[in-house]
Amino acid sequence: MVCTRKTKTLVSTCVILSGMTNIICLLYVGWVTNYIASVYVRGQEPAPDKKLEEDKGDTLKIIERLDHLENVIKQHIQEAPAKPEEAEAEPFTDSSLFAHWGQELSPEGRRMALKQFQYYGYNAYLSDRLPLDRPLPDLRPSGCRNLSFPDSLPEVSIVFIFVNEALSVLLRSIHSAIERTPPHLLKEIILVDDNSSNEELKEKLTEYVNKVNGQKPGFIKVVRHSKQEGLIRSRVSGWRVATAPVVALFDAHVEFNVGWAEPVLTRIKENRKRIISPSFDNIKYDNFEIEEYPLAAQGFDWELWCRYLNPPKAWWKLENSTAPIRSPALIGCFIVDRQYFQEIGLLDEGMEVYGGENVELGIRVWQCGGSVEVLPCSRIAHIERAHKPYTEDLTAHVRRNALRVAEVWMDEFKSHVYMAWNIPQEDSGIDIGDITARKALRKQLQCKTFRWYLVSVYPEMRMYSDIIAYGVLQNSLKTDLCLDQGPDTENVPIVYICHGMTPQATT
Ligand SMILES: *[C@@H]1O[C@H](CO)[C@@H](O)[C@H](O)[C@H]1NC(C)=O
Ligand SMILES: *[C@@H]1O[C@H](CO)[C@@H](O)[C@H](O)[C@H]1NC(C)=O
Ligand SMILES: *[C@@H]1O[C@H](CO)[C@@H](O)[C@H](O)[C@H]1NC(C)=O
Ligand SMILES: [Mn+2]
Repeated sequence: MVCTRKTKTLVSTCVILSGMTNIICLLYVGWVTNYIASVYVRGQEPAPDKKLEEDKGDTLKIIERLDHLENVIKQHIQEAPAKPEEAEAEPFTDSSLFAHWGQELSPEGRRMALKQFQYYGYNAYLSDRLPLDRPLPDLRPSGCRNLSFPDSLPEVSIVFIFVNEALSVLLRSIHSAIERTPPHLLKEIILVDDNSSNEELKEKLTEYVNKVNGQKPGFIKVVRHSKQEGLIRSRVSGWRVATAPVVALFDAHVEFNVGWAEPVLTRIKENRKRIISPSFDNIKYDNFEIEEYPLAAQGFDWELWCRYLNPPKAWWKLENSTAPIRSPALIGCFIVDRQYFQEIGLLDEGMEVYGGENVELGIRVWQCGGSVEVLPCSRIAHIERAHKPYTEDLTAHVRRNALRVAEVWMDEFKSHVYMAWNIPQEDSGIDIGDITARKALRKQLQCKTFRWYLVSVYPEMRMYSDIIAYGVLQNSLKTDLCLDQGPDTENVPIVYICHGMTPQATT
């Protein structure tokens, strides 16, 4: 899933530019710090709505927190995956891996742990040493334990997609799914290997699958891609193989918590046009402890990066922490009626690699007569990696995918996406591929307008009107200099080396 990844990228942009702090950046940091604060202060009840508002204006507090964030960012920059030879030689004492874990490890142990950490983006060394069936704290709101569900619910197929996942992490995902889903509701598990090169995912995984299937023939199905297709098409590959009436599409670094399935299947049984996300908690990438996350809806910004949102006012008014949370979009893992998913057009397989598909699905489902919700009683813990194990720059893919969404679904608001990415609407120079099939789908499903969606489903999203121009003001005599917002304490624009980021990109 993409959510936290983006916030880190944004924050790093902000920190790098912190000499000339700027409002847009601070708004993001305001949100990020608010989010981080609410994550780290465990047990604190999220105060309805107030919090987001308060923090936005409170720049001082945010700047104080930047110090703390800066450390986080430095680690992420330093720990971008190194080439294997470099990894060997690198001093390891200052790695974030050892900030809260591994002090007692021998130098040799540390070396091994660090090497795996750099490869996977999480502590695979520790994962290999934890039981596959470890207990999880039950983090559901207390009312969840008293809810009752229909006796007869539809079965589910659980799909895990992965590329070069640590075997123990993948097996723990499978184990927790089997252990914490009532057996009569779990039809099968589908593993989609998106062309991993990792040896242990070949023979050892096959061995494990054969062992399970020896007892329950056909229970685990494996799909292997003969070339890398990316996350989007991998999810669809898994869906194609699924046979249960409901399909759950997940990353393969998760642990299912107790009682996750019944609320989800109940909501889908009541109305098959609901797409459901569980509530996510975090598995810390270093010590694998479970960290409780506050209840949240799932949305996006105008670049179409996903983000967590405070639940809507109407939800707080219910004063029922077990009630479903209406959500404008999805952050990536979701559960859906198998046939309904096909009827509304699966995922946009014309998208590449990663990012934007979750936002597109959310918008499409809402505009075309369905709905999206997050269930507080269904909880899944998910590892947020310290870094992605790809060297490829994902931003270009996300931008291209975002423009596809804009062109197909957003009507006059597509300008907002171009503006957010700071690219011209005409002749952007970006090849977004063929969108005629997606446009035809929208017509065929007789979907509502994006304006309707913004007003009815995502009123938190800011709309801009009467924009005359946007972009960067560049000096024509010395073209490496641009107009910049400058330090915000002085409120005076300055000329600065062009970097094209938000303090210079203006509207
Ligand atoms: C849950 O049910 C038990 C017994 O049925 C009851 O005592 C308790 O008050 C209920 N808790 C909530 C939060 O409704
Ligand atoms: C991965 O892709 C390459 C070519 O792109 C292929 O040669 C190889 O067999 C694939 N690996 C697996 C496990 O399918
Ligand atoms: C709270 O929400 C749950 C789940 O939707 C529902 O079953 C329950 O009746 C609600 N409780 C109250 C007191 O409204
Ligand atoms: Mn993930």
